[in-house]
Amino acid sequence: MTSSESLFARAKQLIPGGVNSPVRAFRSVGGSPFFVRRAEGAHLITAEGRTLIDFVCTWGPAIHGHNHPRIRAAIAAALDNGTSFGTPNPYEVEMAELIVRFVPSIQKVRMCNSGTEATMSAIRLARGFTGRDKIIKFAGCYHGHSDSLLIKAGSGALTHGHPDSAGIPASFARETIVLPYNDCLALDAAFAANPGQIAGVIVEPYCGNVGFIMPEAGYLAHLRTVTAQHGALLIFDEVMTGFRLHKAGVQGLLADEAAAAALEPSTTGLQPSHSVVPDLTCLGKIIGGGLPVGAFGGRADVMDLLAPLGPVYQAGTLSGNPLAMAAGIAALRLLEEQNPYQRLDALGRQLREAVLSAATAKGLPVQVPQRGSMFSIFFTETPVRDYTSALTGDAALFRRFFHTCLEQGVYLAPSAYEAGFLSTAHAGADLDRACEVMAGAIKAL
Ligand code: HOZ
Repeated sequence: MTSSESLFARAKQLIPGGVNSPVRAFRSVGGSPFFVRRAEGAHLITAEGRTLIDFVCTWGPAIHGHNHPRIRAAIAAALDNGTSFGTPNPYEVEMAELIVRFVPSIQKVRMCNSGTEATMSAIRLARGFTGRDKIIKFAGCYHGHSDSLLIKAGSGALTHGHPDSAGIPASFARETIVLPYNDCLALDAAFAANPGQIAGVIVEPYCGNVGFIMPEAGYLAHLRTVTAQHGALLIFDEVMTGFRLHKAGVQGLLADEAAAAALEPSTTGLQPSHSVVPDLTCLGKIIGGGLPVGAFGGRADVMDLLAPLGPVYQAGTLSGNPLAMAAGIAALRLLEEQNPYQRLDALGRQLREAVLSAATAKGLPVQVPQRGSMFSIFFTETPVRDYTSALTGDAALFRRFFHTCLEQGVYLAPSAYEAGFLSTAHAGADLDRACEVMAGAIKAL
């Protein structure tokens, strides 16, 4: 069997950095990436035959665990009919019906091949709809690697020290206004300073690319109010959170919270909460069931500006690919049948409590933001609410924690600025073991 070491040596000769996406490199934690030959449930099996409990979950899609039999069977059945037609196919219609049913703000949807394509196209559409050029994004939010959005970006761009990528023309960058997340006043000031010029605001409603960061009460509602007042579109990038935190994403969580608070305001103890309905939503990851996919959708009057109905051009040879649609449909149907969100939240809380109690026993300040099946571990005493506070995390401690966990068979993302993901397959012995390993790794720091 070829080892990870020799595969990586060969890869580095031919593939820049030896990886096809920078987040897979271990440069910020040190060492070399392992190669995976198989994945099953909560496990990755490396080229050497080691079994690792995986908290990356292929960067989000694997909410049912890896290689789920229902998804595999759906792909196999679709494969019998061919791999790509370049014409409309029935799966696309079923997928659109599912998305529109799950996410009420989406009246029409267009499939594409990645989250990057989804956000890039949504921005173009917002510009085409409003006739304005400027957009607002938030520091640390990562919306894929298109030119307008790769500015003060999170994920691999931040991990590898290039949040403002080289190669973006200054004239493009001038059209992107970057603001701190969770800062209502900064948003108000940006709109006041650029009257009639801002096409849209794009936000990860829960950030997952600078570690996991949650919005403060009322923040997302403020984004909605201000964009509507100024005739700008509100774009939710729910590539990570869509179908992961709720079947309607963060917008579904907010709607549920608002409904609960309205029903029993005195007993729920919930913060006042408001539904937030974005104009456009970007999706990816889970809706491909592990195959490459993206989608963007929203208000019909906006979506109908897309070619061939309207003048905003957007296209893709493999968009709506039958295999990807079949896999995604199977993944969404499983979510609908199982409604696993409370279960996943219990798993997330178990992990959070294990890490926090180990840290408390050790006297080590850590922040563990968690909601449902997403979490992060920041080695800092500063509550993490934005890019600047995320950067207060102790990188050296994270590195040691990461490697101790990996030595013990628990794989976290090789970066202090990525969210962790759980799947339904983690329940039981795997999560118990992972908690033990993480607690032990904190004790050993
Ligand atoms: N959003 C993913 C991680 N933050 C991207 C994965 C990748 O860049 O490969």
